[in-house]
Amino acid sequence: MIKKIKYLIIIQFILIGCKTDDYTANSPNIIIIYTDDLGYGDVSAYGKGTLNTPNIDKLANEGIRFNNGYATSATCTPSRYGLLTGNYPWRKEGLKISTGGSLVIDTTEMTIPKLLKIKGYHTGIIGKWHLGLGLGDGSEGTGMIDYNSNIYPGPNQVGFDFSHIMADTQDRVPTVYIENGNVLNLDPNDPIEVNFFHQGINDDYGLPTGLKNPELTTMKWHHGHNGSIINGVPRIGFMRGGKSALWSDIDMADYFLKEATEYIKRNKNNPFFLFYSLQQPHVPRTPHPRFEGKSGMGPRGDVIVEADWCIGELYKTLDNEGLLDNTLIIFSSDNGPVLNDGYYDDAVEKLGDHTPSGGLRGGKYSLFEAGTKVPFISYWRGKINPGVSNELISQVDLLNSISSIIGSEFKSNDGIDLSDLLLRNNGKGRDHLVVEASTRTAFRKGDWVIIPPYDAPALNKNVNIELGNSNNFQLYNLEDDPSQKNNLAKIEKEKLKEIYNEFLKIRGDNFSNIESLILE
Ligand code: NG6
Ligand code: CA
Repeated sequence: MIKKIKYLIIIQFILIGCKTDDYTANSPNIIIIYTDDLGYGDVSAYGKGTLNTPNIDKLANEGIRFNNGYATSATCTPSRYGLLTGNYPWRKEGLKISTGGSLVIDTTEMTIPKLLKIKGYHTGIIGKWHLGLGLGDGSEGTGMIDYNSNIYPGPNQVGFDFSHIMADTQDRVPTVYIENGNVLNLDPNDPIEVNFFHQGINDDYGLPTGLKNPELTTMKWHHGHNGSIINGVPRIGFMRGGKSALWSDIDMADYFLKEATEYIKRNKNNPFFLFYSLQQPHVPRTPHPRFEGKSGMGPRGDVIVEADWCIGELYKTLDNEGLLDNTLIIFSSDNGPVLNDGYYDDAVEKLGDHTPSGGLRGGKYSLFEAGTKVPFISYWRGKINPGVSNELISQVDLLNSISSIIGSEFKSNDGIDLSDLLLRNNGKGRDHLVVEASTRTAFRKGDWVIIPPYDAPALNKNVNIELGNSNNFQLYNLEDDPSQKNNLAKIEKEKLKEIYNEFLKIRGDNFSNIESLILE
């Protein structure tokens, strides 16, 4: 009898052993660490700026650092859509930055977490969501969310088993955390009301706002951001109620980090996917006091130092839990950098020699390179050899690459399986790429970039960023001219035509032929 039990135990061990092997080979844990508005030059491993990010650098230096990695869009909501669905956001009509809007991913669409869930992963998102909540036509305020009951649909309906999020951004109401559709710590006797329309006299609920009561703010607004004041910070939109549920801005980084590490610990015995979506360095920049002054660049630099620290802590958790050898980490940012994005916070004044854009032209909101070219790193201890890649890769490729890594057949339309590049620094990257800013698009083909004419402002004066719009065609060669100073459209006419025709084919018939007439 005892012999028989022993025999069974041995067999069980063998089975568990096989399972672990199998798990390591085919189902690595996958973590996407996603920062908000972090520029190409903000990560010191890229050797551009003067800020120090030792923990992100470790991933970059011991993993693969992509020098030509792109977000799909120069703003948040479209970028996150492209990342999670593997499809270009500009194909979705009118997809723009969401402000209290409804869920922008159709619940029938494939997403990275859905794909992983099908393969037996536990999937979680912690941090900034900004892909809308509830039903509506997707435009401002149409989520029409009742924050006092379960909010539906949201991340849990597009593939996440677990979600612990802020709805949009740190500068938008409601300033509360939402777990699996429920606002946390909400007192039913103090319900939350939210509104984004300022059409009538009572639309701000008669509560203090940045507009009426600037003396009550501890952070001053520069443009926009003059709605409800919460924790001294005037926000976009108006809210009242929900006092016990309000977040603490200075504790947000620690808060999400704790949630993320707890998620990892809870799921360490099964394959998991974690989308760790940090709020930094988006406005309002509210570093915890222990990071204040640490960068010497004011709050923007300080929150990047804070985010870097969080990433180091997350890494330590993975190490302590023995998970680093079977965890693929992908690090990137949702769009390029901006300094003054609506508050007076010394981002411009204290910048010194640092170059958030890494010398690229433009920034957040821009069709120029700095809008979408972002830090992009893949790391897997013991599996990925350190390296640098100049191949073209986009976040839109992550779904198909992950699909191939976990042995799934599914492929999205716009993504490319670049798993060989991500894991082995092997093979070619993309041949071409479409990037987007405020629904306008530009096209990269090899080292060439074409920006078609747009009747739109050349400069966003509020944020002081060149948007890339011009009445004329723009054509740049990034090999000789990475900062897009020399428009070759008038010189390289044949090249322009050739690339533009290809661009039009890819964009499909969503667009008029006005531009092709201009070209004639
Ligand atoms: C803009 C906000 C900006 C920022 C952005 C979203 C104003 C004037 N500007 O509308 O501060 O919140 O939306 O940024 O309100 S993103 O990174 O999430 O796309
Ligand atoms: Ca962003």
